[in-house]
Amino acid sequence: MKYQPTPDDKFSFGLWTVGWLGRDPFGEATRAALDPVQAVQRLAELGAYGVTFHDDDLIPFGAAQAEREAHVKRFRQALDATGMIVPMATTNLFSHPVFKDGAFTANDRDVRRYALRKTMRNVDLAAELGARTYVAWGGREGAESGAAKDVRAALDRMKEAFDFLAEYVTEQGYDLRFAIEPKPNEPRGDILLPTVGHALAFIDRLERPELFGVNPEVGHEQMAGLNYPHGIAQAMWSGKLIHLDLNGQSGIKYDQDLRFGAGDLRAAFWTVDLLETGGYEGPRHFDFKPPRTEDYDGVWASAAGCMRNYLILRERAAAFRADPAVQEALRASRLDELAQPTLGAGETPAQLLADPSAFEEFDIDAAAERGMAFERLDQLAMDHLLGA
Ligand SMILES: [Mn+2]
Repeated sequence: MKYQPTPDDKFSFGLWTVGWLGRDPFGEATRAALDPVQAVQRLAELGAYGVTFHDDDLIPFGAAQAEREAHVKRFRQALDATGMIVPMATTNLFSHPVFKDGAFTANDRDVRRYALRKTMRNVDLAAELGARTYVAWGGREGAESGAAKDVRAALDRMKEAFDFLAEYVTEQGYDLRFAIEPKPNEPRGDILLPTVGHALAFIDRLERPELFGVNPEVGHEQMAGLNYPHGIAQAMWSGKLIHLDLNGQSGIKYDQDLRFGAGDLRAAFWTVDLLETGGYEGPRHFDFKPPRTEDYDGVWASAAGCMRNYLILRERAAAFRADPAVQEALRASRLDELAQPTLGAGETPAQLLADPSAFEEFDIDAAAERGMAFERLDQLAMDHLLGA
C-alpha cells in the first residue's frame, strides 16, 4: 500500500501525544485516559517503530516503588510483544506545582536539587529501556517579569545541572546524549534558551559539549517567527541535530502542535527534503496533539496522518531532486557555485589584494544585473509539492 509506514522509516511518537486528553487553559479534558500499553500497540499497528515518554506519562507522579515497577513491567512487555523501541525519554519538570518557577533554574535551591534527582531517576530508566537520547525541555525555566529571574545566574544554574547530568551518565557508562529543546514562550512568558541558536551557543559553554545536541520542534521555532529548516540546517552543520520534534504550526501564535504537514506545508516540504538529503539518521519523532475535538478514532487518524504526510512529502521531495528541470534550475541559480570556496586553496590576504579581477577589474554593474532565477526554481518545487 502506498504511503504505508514501516519500522525502517523510524517514526516515533511520545506517549503524551496520542495520550493528550485535550485539557487546555480554557477547558477540561475531552477524552478519557489512554493506557500506555494500548498506545504502544496501536502505534505499532500504524507502522511506528518507537515510543518515547516523560517519566510521569508512564508512572503516575508520586507512585510507590512497587507500583512503579508494575508500570514499567507492563510497558516493557508491550515493547517486547510489538517490537517497538524507546529511542528517547525525557523528564516532566513542568506539570507539578512544585515546578511553577522552574526546575534546574528555580530560584528555590531545594526545588533544583529535587529536579536533578527526578531527572537522574528517569535517566536510569531511559538507559535501562535502551534509549540513546534524553530530551530536556525546560518549559518552566523562565519568567513573566524582569526582576523575577537573574538570567545570568539562571544560566549558571542551567549549566551546573547539565554538567552534573553529563558527569552522571558518563560515570554510569550510559550510551546516552542529551538533546536540549528550545521554545520561546508558553507556559512561561519568556523561556530560557528560546531558539535553536540560543541552545547551540549554550552547549558550547558546557564541560562535555560532545554529550549534547538539540531537539528542535517545528512549532516552537515558528512561534518565534523563525525558519525551521534553516534552524535544523544550522544544527546539522554544527553536528548537533540528534533528535527532532515534527508537528505543524500556523504562524506566530500559541503552540498549536498540529499533526505534521498541517500548518506551514511548505516548511514541512523543505524539512523533509533536508532530513532526507542531509544525512539525518535519527528518529522522525512526532510531538503533536490530536485536537480536543477528536475522539480516539480521530486520535489514531491524526497519528497516521503525521506519518502519511511525511511519506508523501518524502516522495515529492525526492521527485523534485530527481527532476532534470530542477537540476538545470539549480545550476541556473548557481547552487553549485555556492558550494565552491570563496578563496583559492591557501589563498592569503596579500594574494586576494593582488587579484585585480576581485576588485579593480570586477564588473560590478554586470554582476548586479544577473538574475538569480530563484522564482523558476521555487515554482518547480511548488509544482512537485502540489503534484501538478
Ligand atoms: Mn509544541
